[in-house]
Amino acid sequence: MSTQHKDGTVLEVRKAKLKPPPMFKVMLLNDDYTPMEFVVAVLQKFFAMTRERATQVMLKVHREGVGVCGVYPKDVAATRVQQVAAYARRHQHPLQCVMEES
Ligand code: TYC
Repeated sequence: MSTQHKDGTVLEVRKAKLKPPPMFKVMLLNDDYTPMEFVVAVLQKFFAMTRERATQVMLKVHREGVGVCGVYPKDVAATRVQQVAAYARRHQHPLQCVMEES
């Protein structure tokens, strides 16, 4: 879009080229060894879920193999994945947390 002024100058009005940031799903993967109670604690601690919501998500992962913990900008998603990995390692559980552009 442009506006022609009387003096011949032209004002160009451009739409700001600001796209919303790409978002990433953070997901937990099922395994046979991590205790259910530990997964519930992880979801409460790192994803601010209530115990009820955390239990629902844990059971979904347990039954279906994968479940979404949250959707975040890339840096936040990467931090959550790292936090879960470090916490699981510290407690010697094989829990896997991954991210994927959504
Ligand atoms: N399958 C695990 C068990 O039976 C529980 C579990 C749930 C593990 C979710 C990981 O992301 C997970 N103890």
